[in-house]
Amino acid sequence: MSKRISDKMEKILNTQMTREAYQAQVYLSYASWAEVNGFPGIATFLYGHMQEEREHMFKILKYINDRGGESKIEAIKAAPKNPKNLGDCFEQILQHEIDNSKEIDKIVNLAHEEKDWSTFNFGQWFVEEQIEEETLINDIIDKYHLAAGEGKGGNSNLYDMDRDLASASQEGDLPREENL
Ligand code: OFO
Repeated sequence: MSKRISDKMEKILNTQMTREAYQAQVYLSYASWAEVNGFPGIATFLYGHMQEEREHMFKILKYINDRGGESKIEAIKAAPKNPKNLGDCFEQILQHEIDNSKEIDKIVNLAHEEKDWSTFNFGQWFVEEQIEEETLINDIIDKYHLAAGEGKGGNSNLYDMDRDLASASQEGDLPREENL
């Protein structure tokens, strides 16, 4: 099979593949933290999102191989330490998503520079996915602030929020192409 991506692109895609695996570890560790700290619904939601990140990893692996490159399975760095509280948990997740969006932008920028329109097109899926995820997590942060009551009346609504997130969609509110 002839190689249809540059060496530079193969390298950055491989790095991103491992980064998506890291994102999965982040969700996995925070889900486990939520589970042992009395938020089973939030844990279910975060475990679910862990699977999404694994799928992203696999999507990149397949793309590299399908374009004649070679995926390299490398070490994943350790997950971050436990969050201080639920608010911190969501804020940390948002920051991880923003950081990941910036990494995706690097791939799209390189694809544009190299006029590698296949990878440019491939990268658009991830650009859209990151917009969705940032929206999703921002919405959860807003709900958290409402539920926690911001000092007025305690945080009994966190119970409802936890229950609702157990069955919440993993998608943000932005419509994806297939839904239009
Ligand atoms: Fe892979 O979508 Fe979030 O990070």
